[in-house]
Amino acid sequence: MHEYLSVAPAVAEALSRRHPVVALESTVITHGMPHPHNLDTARSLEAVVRAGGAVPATVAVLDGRIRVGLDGDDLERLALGGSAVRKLSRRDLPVALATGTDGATTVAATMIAARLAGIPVFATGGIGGVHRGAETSFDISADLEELARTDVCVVCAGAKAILDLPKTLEYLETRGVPVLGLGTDRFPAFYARSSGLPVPHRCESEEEVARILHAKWRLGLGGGVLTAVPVPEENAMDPDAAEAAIVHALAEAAAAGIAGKDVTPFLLARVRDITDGRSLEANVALIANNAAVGARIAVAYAALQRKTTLPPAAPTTRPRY
Ligand code: PSU
Ligand code: MN
Repeated sequence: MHEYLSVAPAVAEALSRRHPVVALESTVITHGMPHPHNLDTARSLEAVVRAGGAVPATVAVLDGRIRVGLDGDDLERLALGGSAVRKLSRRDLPVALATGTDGATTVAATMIAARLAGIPVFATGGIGGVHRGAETSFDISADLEELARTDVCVVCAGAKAILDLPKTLEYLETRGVPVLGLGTDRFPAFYARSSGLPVPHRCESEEEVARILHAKWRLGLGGGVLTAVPVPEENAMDPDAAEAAIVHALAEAAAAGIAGKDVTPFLLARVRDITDGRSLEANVALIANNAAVGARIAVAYAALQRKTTLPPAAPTTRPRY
């Protein structure tokens, strides 16, 4: 086992048999939702992945190790810790491991852990992106760079309109990240089913997504794939109500001088309060939906891998998919 990485036995066993596994992040547990919704959601996401025929692997840093696959006590520890737990992105991982600090992994850090463990599919709610006003603040989430460089498929409900969605899509285009709309030709806007912006590629099925992953990585084109799935119709918010709450929250963040890694958690919490928790209901529903989609992609990708005879592995320290 890796010096800094612990893969839970059930996850390691599934990976060694090439069974489908879905990675899940932990910043959404600590910083994305309030207690006890965060714990309920963390547990139910794992159940959804299992029901879809895959093994869940929630990722966090605990006791100075990257843990891939958490147990019930670990989930509870994170959920109770809430925003007192450190939020860890790529830049923070070495510090947390060297100093033995606990932390919740963002999309970027969860992708890194998934890749180290050999898990090609990861389901979450929303990704970070280019923030509104980035032309002056330079606030661009490390999630986008991670998508450019790390070979993991991230399933999300698009990105929140707290971000500048056209610039986020431009960034992904520049960095060569395929953005797939599953069953949609519009990029979803998290609470709302559509941002109105076209996605570069529409996919009709999880099998098609799996074939695209296979083609990308067999070609040696490194990096991630973003699969965007709209929030289920019955849980979507009215786009105007969501936008009004976002505008309000952005003004508050500016007035309070919020910067750096605190921006996204601040905005998420304020939007939740301003919408009287309606945004939370949408959030819980869409993340469960993404976990189910993630399981189907993982199942389809594992089936493709079993059908393909891989050439002898080149010397590499990374697990091959
Ligand atoms: N967007 C959401 N919910 C979240 C996050 C983003 O709708 O919980 C979290 C994810 O963990 C994501 C992180 O990786 O915030 C991005 O933070 P930043 O913008 O500081 O990179
Ligand atoms: Mn940022």
